Amino acid sequence: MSDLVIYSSANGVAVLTVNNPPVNALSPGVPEGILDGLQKAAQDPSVGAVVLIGGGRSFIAGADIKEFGKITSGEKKRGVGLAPLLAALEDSPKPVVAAIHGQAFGGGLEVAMACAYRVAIDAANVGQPEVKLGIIPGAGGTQRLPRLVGVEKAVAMCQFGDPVKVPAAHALGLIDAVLEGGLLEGAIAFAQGIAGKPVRRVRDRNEKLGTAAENAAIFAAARDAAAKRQRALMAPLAAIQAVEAATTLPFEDGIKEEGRLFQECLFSSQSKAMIHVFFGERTVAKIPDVPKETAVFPIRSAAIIGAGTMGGGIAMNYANAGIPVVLKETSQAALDKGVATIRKNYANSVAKGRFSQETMDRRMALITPTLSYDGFADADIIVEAVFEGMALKKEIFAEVDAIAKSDCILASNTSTLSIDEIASATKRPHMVIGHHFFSPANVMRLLEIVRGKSTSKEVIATSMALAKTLGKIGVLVGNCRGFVGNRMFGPYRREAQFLVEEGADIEAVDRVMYDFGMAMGPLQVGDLAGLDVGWRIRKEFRHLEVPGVRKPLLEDRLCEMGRYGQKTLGGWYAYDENRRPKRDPMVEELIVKVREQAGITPRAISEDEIRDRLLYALVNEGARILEEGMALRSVDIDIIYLNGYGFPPHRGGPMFHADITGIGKVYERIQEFHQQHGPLWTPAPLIERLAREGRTFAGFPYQESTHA
Ligand code: T1G
Repeated sequence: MSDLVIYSSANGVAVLTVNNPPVNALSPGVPEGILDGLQKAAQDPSVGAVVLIGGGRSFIAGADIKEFGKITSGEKKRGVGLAPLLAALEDSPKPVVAAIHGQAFGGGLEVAMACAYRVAIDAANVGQPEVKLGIIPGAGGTQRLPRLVGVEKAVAMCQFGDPVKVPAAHALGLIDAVLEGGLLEGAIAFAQGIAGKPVRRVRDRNEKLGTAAENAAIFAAARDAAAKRQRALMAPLAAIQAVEAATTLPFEDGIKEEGRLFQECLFSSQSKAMIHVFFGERTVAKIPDVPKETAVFPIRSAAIIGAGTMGGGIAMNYANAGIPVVLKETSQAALDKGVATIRKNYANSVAKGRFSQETMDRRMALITPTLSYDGFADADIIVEAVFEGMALKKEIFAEVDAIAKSDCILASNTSTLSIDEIASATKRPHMVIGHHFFSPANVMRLLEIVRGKSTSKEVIATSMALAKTLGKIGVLVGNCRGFVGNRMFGPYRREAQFLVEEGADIEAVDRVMYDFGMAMGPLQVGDLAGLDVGWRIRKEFRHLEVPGVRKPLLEDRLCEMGRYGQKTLGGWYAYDENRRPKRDPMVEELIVKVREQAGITPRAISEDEIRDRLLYALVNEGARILEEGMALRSVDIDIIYLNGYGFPPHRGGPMFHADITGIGKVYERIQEFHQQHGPLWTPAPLIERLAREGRTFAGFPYQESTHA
């Protein structure tokens, strides 16, 4: 018996405990260990039944996702998979009871469904989350699940991949018993109760497979939902098709169809991208020079300066996490407006059934509005979220530095300004850090954590842990202008304007990126965020502009006309009361006039050029960021773009997209743009180097950056 699966037996029941921390994935050796245990139980006449349970914090959380990369890269062949294990479980002469705590996900749930019975504690979750990796259940999940829970629920579970709590799973018939008290004891007692009794294999149960007419409606609705909510994704449609096969084909043929669809998805670029994202979201938490065991400060109370859109959203994040927060403004009117906005946001969530009125009341009670620094002296963290001006920020940091307790972290929500310069206004630069939230701060998952040159490791470790507490994905970035996300977004939005000036239609520019998978095109995004935000920053940095280098013209002109975007019901587009964009003749006229004034003869611009100029503007700046060590890894940049800028997960992120496209090809295209459009398209030296060395961004370690 391998030490991955531990065998014990007593009182007529054999217990197989999977011991593969941290999540009992079905890594090589685990299926084999369970098979050995089943054979041992079959040969032991004193054993009448078997319990399969997870050691540690969970049942089996699925196949080992790390193995997929080895299969798709050709490093290892996709063997027989779990089929022998599933057959052995299903045909075991001693009935097997799956005992579930923590998670039974993916292959874990598929293994459990091949068992005779499933019992669980009510705090556990079950599910088939494979679509979140761009694949589908590949071990019978799409064939057994509809036989246990019915077609409609099975389609939803496989198409969206969301977890189901055990009480609901029990009501559906997926779990046979919800156990109070000790799971193992309860499972052994349950096993003793069914030992020696006949078992109906799940594969032989067809009573829940519904009728052709019922199922036609179910699958049509599922496909409709996929078109609306899972645009361009391959796996959800494959999952629907596999479950449909369970209703039209004999079991074994259904299994074959599932296997065919699984293989198709596994080798797709979408799955490679989404698996890259799965591991990337965990990798960003690893800071090379801040070890896991670094001490963290407890964050039991917070204070926010500024109750505007950002400050109010940040205060909501703390209240949502159960952390009391003081919210300061400079005038009663501004404070009242900020609190009213928070109240409205919560009320909207209650109205949509996201949480109850008492949850809203509890969260509101955690927020204390103030016009003074009362309550700041005890705060464990103070977050500044005021107007994006350096003078004001330094004034505020000097004030709070004199008030805050010595171990209070001072964070700025600045989106572009230097953390080092802000820290210089305090006597505690080691306690100063950037916490750059993304608007709306209470919704967007991304938190750019900006490390100043003096920021201590404890403050960084605390910020990374706090991101998790606030339900954010924290990514540590360096202190350069615009940090990572906005620094790349500048060239991206600049190119969007240049393309329009050169002849591209504004809707074509937005549509190309929408079709690529972005949540919204670059011009619509500008209208959403407010064109005046960039305009103000350009004015703040006007003195740094290099004469003779081409600058975008149109958004300054739109702002001069008072067209800031959605907030003024007009920017690049006009907006109706439901904020639906439509073309505006005034903008068309402005574009013609600006082209004439700039002496530009408009030309037809292909979709390829639009897409490549926008994507490679991101990649070129991302390469500079990587080379300077302002991001620790290329995957950090990808995670920033997925969680802060609406980049599609099934494309993996801008740097992953470049790696998949081929750095050599990207470099050639950037060289073309450099010849056509001048110095703004100077290729980043790292791209030239990686192209020459045949390497990828993913293979460029922080140690090679100039900052290391
Ligand atoms: N394979 C390999 N590593 C995994 C893993 C998995 N399935 N799940 C987690 N890890 C690693 C993770 O990378 C991290 O590593 C550590 O475990 C802790 O994870 C055959 C084909 C179970 C809810 O999609 O959803 O089965 O960073 O930080 O927050 O048809 O992990 O420490 O080095 O996420 O407590 C289907 C994926 C697979 C489940 C626990 N299963 N995992 O969350 O810990 S495909 C999944 C999760 C499949 C079958 C198909 C979560 C969790 P490191 P963590 P957590």
